[in-house]
Amino acid sequence: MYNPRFEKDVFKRDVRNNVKTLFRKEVEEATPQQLFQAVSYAVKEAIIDDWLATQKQYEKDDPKTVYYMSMEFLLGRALGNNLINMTAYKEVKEALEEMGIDLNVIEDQEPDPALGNGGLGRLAACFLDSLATLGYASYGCGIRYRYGMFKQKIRDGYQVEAPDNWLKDGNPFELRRPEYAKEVRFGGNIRVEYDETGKTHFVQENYESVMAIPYDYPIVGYGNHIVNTLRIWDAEAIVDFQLDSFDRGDYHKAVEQENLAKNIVEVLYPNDNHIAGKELRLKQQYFFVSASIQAAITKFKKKHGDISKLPEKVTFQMNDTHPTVAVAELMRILLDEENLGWNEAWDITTKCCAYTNHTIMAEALEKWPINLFSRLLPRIYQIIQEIDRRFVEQVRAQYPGNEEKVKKMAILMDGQVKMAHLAIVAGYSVNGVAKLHTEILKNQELKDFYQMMPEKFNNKTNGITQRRFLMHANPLLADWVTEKLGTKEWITDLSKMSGLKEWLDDEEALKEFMTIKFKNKERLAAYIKEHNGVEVDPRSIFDVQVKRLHEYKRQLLNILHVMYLYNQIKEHPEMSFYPKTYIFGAKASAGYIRAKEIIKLINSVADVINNDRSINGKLKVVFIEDYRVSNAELIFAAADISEQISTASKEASGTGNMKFMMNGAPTLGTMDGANVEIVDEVGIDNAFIFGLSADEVINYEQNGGYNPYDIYNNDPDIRRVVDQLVDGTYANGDKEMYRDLYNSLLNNQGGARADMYFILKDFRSYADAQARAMEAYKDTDKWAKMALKNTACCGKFSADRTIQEYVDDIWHLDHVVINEDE
Ligand code: DL6
Repeated sequence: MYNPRFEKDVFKRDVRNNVKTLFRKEVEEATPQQLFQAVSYAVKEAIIDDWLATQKQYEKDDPKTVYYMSMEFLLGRALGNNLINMTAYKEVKEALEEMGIDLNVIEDQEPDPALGNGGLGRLAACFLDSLATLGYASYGCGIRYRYGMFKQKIRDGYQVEAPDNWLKDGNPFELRRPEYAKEVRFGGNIRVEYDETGKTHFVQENYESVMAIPYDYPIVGYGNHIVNTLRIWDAEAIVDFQLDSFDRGDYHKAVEQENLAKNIVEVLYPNDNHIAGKELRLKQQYFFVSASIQAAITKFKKKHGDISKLPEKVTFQMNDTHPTVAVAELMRILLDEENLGWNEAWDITTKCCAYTNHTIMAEALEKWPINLFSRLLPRIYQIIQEIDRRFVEQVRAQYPGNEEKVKKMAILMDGQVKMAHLAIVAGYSVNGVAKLHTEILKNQELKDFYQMMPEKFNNKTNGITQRRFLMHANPLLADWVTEKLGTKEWITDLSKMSGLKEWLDDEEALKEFMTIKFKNKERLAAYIKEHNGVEVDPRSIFDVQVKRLHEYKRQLLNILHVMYLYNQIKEHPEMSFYPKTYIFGAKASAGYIRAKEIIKLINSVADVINNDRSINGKLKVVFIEDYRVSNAELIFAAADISEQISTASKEASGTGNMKFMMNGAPTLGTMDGANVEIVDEVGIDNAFIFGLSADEVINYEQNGGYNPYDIYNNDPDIRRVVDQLVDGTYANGDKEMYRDLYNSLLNNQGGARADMYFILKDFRSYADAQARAMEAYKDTDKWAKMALKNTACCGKFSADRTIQEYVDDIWHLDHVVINEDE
């Protein structure tokens, strides 16, 4: 894809000029951060041309647009990714080299825009990349948090959170768009008025409001000149009102208004699979949803006028329940501003809104106390009351006399607003994110809804973008794949990876493949040395678990097993053991005490094992500080084994599992989430599967769990490891430090069952899978084949495939092409 701005001389001149105009310096004097800014602005110039062209094309073709509404977009760094998608990475790298600038160093200057917690936010970012690459009109709609996901420091083994001031040097790629600002109102009361025709009007009074100011962020499609927009909203106080308040001496009101604006977008709640339940969070939700829907409707009306045609041109996808107020906000606009009747407004709303469920974890299901909700969003609450009233009527009509159903399905029940119920009732589509997850939704969690409205339910197995997670993360492998396939088509059609199967029996090719892995392991080892001060041997097996820290993801199982291995090595120094490096990376929500204890335990175990010379470096444990998208890219490329060991049924999909697979790391995991489909693709012999099935877990759960003492009392190895949590082995003699973890495994506590994530129950089968993986690794040729088979079979897990399914089954978008000649 040709772009004159990437002609070497042009690009070099632009960078030089930018350094001058931005910093009054010559290139040679500029700091790396200044160079990053100057290079990024030069790239942005090229992007802007395509961005304008895309908008023009959309104006002309008038395609249907999806608004992907998400509290989180975990974008990762933009510079490298934009260059890749503009197919200019290599040219720019060379041009910069000629100027004495190393692109990798420059890329490292960019803060990771961490506007997300984990899988859900990263999925949203992958989806935007695929939408642009496939040529579909879309807006990502979210919040421009001033502080993204916190930076994690490890101090004395403990996680310490530091603020992530990602905007402190400015953000070269964004555009502030004050001309599209929208007012968002909170609180107050609703006055009912009747006009001369007798029609009722609802007027919000005594409210507080803020101005939502959009910042547009380019989302560059791969090699197709399409640039879509991620629109993230900042909040500002409404100046006129403020002055007015000062004039009237209403100083407090003005300050409140300022504070409201400042607070709303201040920080991302660092909770993954867990709701904070805080009023401010609900404010954040309504803030960005209201602004986004208002903007979408303004845009639609400008072009089409007739609001009844909205579903033909617009669809709102709700990424989990967080943006579900969208349903009621759309109703509010249609009823109160467009003056439609209820039925017409409902008809439009239910044709425009669709919902993706990302979790069955009870603690992540959003419910808001009615008193809080109705105080903050009085008109929205009235509308939800009416939606609920009509829905309950329907339930009663369909299931006469069955008040149990009403209790289970109502939107307003037990003093709470149940957001998932609202999303399902109003959504025209409800999807899960992996086959197993969708089945669990249909047959367990959302069974009543599925029975009543089966046509809404569908599965969309998640995917990832190969542009970031192979091309950018692993350039050596990306080039090798292109060479072996004889084509670059895999970049936009990942199913082409299956062509690599031809090389499965080619010794030379397997050797090359493993040499690339080795180089990536060296690259990661250097990173670990620099950031952790730990020496790891790239010839050891890199066994990796990187993801959010959550009990259901069972990092505790992993580290207990490491403790078990250590005991074995100490007791049987002569036993055959292939050196292993266990690599962890995980952030815990700031208030999640047990998750933080697990981080401390991992670091304590690392301390003991890494400093025990008697084991000759056979075992190492590394906890990578501040796991985030940028270091994830290094980690996936270097992994030998991908740990995906959640308690079966708990991980909705997982997407890290796909990133590892793409980079040639077999899965060691449970039959959970998308692991099931990974095994379907790669074959059970090319993965290491263990543990209870989802059905077994659910069965235990429905029957009160199991008794972990049966295992503790009968398996001395397990007992020893569990006891080591409270005998001071990993706590400098302190017997209390890990008492809570010990208790969580053995004793019922309050409402929580002992070992509710089945760690001890799965331990033996996990240890067995670990042993099988080690045996397999010893056979170098066999391992190489297995690793390559994983890469060759990853085709299904492209976000391009997922997005195409959303388009075909849910959104029905029109494909847009930008004509290069125009
Ligand atoms: O669908 C993306 C991602 C899945 O891959 C993970 O399995 C799932 O845990 C995650 N869900 C959430 C739910 N968050 N909330 N609330 O992050 O979604």
